[in-house]
Amino acid sequence: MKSLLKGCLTLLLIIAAAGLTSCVAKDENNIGDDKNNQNIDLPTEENGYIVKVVPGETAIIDLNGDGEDEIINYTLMSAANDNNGNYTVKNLSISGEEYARASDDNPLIYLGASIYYPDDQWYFIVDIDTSDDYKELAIADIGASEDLTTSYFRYDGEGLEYIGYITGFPADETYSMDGKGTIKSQGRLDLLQYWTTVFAWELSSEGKLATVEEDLYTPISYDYYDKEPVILKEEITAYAEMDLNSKEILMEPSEEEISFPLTDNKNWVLMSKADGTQGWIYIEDRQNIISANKKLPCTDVFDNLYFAD
Ligand SMILES: [Ca+2]
Ligand SMILES: [Ca+2]
Repeated sequence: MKSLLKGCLTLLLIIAAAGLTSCVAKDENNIGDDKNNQNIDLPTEENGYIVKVVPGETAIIDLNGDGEDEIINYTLMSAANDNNGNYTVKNLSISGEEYARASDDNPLIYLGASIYYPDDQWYFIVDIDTSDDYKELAIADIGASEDLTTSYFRYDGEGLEYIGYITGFPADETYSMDGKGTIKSQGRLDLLQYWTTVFAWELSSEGKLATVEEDLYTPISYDYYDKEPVILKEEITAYAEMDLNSKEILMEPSEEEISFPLTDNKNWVLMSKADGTQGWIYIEDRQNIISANKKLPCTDVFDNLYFAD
């Protein structure tokens, strides 16, 4: 046990020393000769397993854990046929191999990754799971319809593999990684209105990112552009449990503010009145509330639901 501890300490010292030398400016001519050219921080617990890199700045880091650093060049150019100042990927090369097909509108789509308008501030080197050899490359995309997504890639020493995307941006405050294979990030809920929650993704056994299904989600509550509070304008039947056969709770219309603290993101949304009365409402087709065998569009039942333009 003692020798193990000593071994760990020695390892830590080596890592710390490597970190210090990486701060020293490198002679460009030596890149490739020296195995310790790493010029960016390692993604670790301290930085949330995520390191930001500015497009156009070369990053040198070992991506596949074979002890040899990779040299990553990632550059952007103005997107063709776009008047909004968006960019597209011009180059994505790893140790001299070019992976972007800049002649395409979507230069990495041949790998499966849809990246229309990449974030021009940063790209990211992350460590999704510290127990495997890989550090991943992440590119955030504003998207053609402004639904933010981030695509992840792995380099195995021979090629670049797209491993999936998640919603949201790594620089968002709702984004987090635990270094054990789980990424959490903001995404849209599917029913009632335009609103969001924090979803989780995990690396599957095939090394792809997959959504973690949860029974219930807590919507993120913040003021959508200072909109008016939601109020109930029609009498509806809610339920004591997520079960149409459970006890019915009659919800009377009022000017009181309504909140929605939980949903299964399939059919059920918990509604809560300011007086503390709560009940589950049942929704079909994302938009229709089923109340006493009637189907009511949710906009007929509630005022001031939020819908994106
Ligand atoms: Ca390597
Ligand atoms: Ca890893």
